[in-house]
Amino acid sequence: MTSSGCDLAVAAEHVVDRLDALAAIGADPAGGVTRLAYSPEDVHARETVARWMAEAGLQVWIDQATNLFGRLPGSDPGAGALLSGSHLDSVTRAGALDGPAGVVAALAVAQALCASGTTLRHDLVVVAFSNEEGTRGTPGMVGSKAMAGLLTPEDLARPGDGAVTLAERIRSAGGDPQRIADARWSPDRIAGFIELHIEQGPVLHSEGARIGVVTEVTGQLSVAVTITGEANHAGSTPMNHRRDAAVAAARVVLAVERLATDGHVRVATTGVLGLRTGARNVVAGEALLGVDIRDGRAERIADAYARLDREVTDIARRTRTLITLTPGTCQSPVATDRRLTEHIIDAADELEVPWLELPSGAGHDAQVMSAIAPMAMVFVPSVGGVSHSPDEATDPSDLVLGANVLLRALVAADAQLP
Ligand code: HGY
Ligand code: MN
Ligand code: MN
Repeated sequence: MTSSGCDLAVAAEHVVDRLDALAAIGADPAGGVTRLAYSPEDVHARETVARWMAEAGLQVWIDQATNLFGRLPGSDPGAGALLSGSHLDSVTRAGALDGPAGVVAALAVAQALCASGTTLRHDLVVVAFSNEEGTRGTPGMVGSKAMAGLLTPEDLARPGDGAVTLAERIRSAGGDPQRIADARWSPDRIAGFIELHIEQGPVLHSEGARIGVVTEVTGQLSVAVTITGEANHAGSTPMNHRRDAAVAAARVVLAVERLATDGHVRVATTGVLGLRTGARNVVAGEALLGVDIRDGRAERIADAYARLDREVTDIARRTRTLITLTPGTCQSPVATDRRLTEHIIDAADELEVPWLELPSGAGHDAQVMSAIAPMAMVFVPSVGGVSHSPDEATDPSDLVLGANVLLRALVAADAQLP
């Protein structure tokens, strides 16, 4: 027996084969996977995992935010629950692993415990959070925010793409926004949360480490930018008569980039850039941009936003346009729980694999869960650091290894946590 007393192992097919099966749900003809939150593909993936959970003998349910749960009862009903999981929704033309890797790993852990007749003291609850990515104009991490009691009526009522509100999206996928409060978990019900996720960055793969031990999850701020100029004829409008929204947008994109290249924040991205008119021979009258600012320190994000606001005021003056910044999803950076993190390190050492501590540049439901539970994260390497792309890849043996590290860490946490 090892120091954690755990010689169990997951079944590789519970990880690899199920990821292949999920990759087929929402497979995009142009490549990758498109399984947008609350879409029929997203519901199909959720129902598929629910079937696997039921076949494994777990107690299965979805909540009013459409989070999916599978419970393996523990021996001590007063001990609270250990939760593990991730999300099933994706960005457009995503890879197949961002989210599903953590869901299938957690379910494989539950099945390894069942197969060996091992009953933990704590309930083990496998969770597939709804809407982690925040696509179609909705905020991200909606399911975990509902569990943490952080979803507001304003969030639910805010119209997203196509003027469809988050509440309508939730209802379309089988949830009840009127009863979203029922989705809340009080902190005393949860002993801890551990999420396995692909790194989505280049560090582990380039350093030859097979396990990432996450030290903190980045803070992030999303900003919607609307630019109003004056649509006009591209041929007859003199350059000094123009109020060109496209030119203003280009300057905003470069100002966003400078927030990071000048060292004010770790990364800053303009991921959405659209011109309302969109015709070669029309001076653009309106532009819409989506900006993403991230850093490990909340005050640097706030400073960067103030800096962008000043820059945008100058750009508006010089281009004679009206530019509005609307802050959206704002996530604080959070540190992982040291005790749970030590269990991940011990598990990697027991399995004698190279591991590395690192911060997460991507946001995760785990950072929301930290509001109601001690949390930690296990990373597995992303080949070439690519993610949010059809080229996203992780060596299958690393996915299985990550699930075994998760298994050992959860068994050790079960023994140590109250
Ligand atoms: O944007 C993120 O970091 C995550 O993939 N939602
Ligand atoms: Mn993602
Ligand atoms: Mn993710």
